[in-house]
Amino acid sequence: MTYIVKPKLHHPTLPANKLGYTRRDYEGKISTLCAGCGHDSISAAIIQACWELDIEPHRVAKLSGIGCSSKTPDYFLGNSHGFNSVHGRMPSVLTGANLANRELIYLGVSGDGDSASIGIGQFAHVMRRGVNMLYIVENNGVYGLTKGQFSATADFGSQSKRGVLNSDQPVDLVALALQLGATFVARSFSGDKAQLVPLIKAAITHPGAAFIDVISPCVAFNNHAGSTKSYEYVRGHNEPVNRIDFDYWPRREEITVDYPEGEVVAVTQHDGSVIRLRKLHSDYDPHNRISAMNYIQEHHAKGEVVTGLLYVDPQPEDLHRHLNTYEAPFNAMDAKDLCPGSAALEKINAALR
Ligand SMILES: Cc1ncc(C[n+]2csc(CCOP(=O)(O)OP(=O)(O)O)c2C)c(N)n1
Ligand code: SF4
Ligand SMILES: [Mg+2]
Repeated sequence: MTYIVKPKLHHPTLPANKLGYTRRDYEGKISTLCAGCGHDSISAAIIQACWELDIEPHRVAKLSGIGCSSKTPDYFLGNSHGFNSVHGRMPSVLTGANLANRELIYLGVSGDGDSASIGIGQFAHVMRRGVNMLYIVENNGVYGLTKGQFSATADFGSQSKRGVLNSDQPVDLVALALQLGATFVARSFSGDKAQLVPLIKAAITHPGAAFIDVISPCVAFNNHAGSTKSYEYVRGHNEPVNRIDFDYWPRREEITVDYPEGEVVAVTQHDGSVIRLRKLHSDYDPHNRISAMNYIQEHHAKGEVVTGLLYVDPQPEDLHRHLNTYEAPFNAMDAKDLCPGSAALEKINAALR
């Protein structure tokens, strides 16, 4: 019943952002997911983040693969561009769209099956190429849509709803993203909106490949005792390394908030925006890729789920810079620029002979 459109009526006192839009203007259709599914909380966090960032909805392109998670772009940003691709193939479609028009904000939404199983190759390449995007994996450790088989992110020894123990080692997408060169890497929990909303805002403003792995319990197939992706398990084992206190600050605005020295890390990105991180673990350094990888592995071995902004490179490079592409989007170029003619083609062919 995805055709059900939400009524536009809203309370007259609902606050509006700088563009005059209320949160309702960033919603999509009525969700058809199971009540209590973590994915719906992530949609709500995306709506909140885009509303708070005063993003014009037509400037966002949402892309996804196949799965309950990949259905969610239908439930937020109903006035944005959207493309529901083939299972595991969202990253290449997103890369192509980004190359054709760098002016849009690219939001890739995927599942652990979509990204860590069938789409793991595509996931790897979109990260190592540094495509400017926010890539969110709604990670429940199962294939929810096809009724609860273990996915590649299910932990070794975790138990399925029918009592089967997983005998395979898990793929840790955060570790992979770090190893492959993503320049903003975070992990969060769908049940922690206070952490997730600022992370999404910071990741959207990050001018490079940003990845957030969001543990998102599947209430239908993976929320029982013995699961390491259940609400209870994640609440009991969550180890936040930091909190984004004041989230995104454009540099031109004066920062007047007082904070105790030594507890806050300010990360200035090369577009001038500043991300302020409140450290919860004094030994955690979000600028060091190698120590971030060690830290995550050490804590994973102890059964802890480390969350927060795990790594950020304030000076990221993106695919366009690597390829030295033309700035104007294809749809703003005329036929002469898009097709330089047969003489130019002949010249290129001759140079390759
Ligand atoms: C090529 C292909 N193979 C298999 C499927 C069947 N299939 C649909 S969704 C899915 C797994 C989805 O799992 P995940 O990405 O974790 O999303 P979730 O439903 O858990 O949110 C599979 C195997 C498919 N649609 N296409
Ligand atoms: S099956 Fe699981 S992942 Fe799919 S909507 Fe239901 S709770 Fe969510
Ligand atoms: Mg899944």
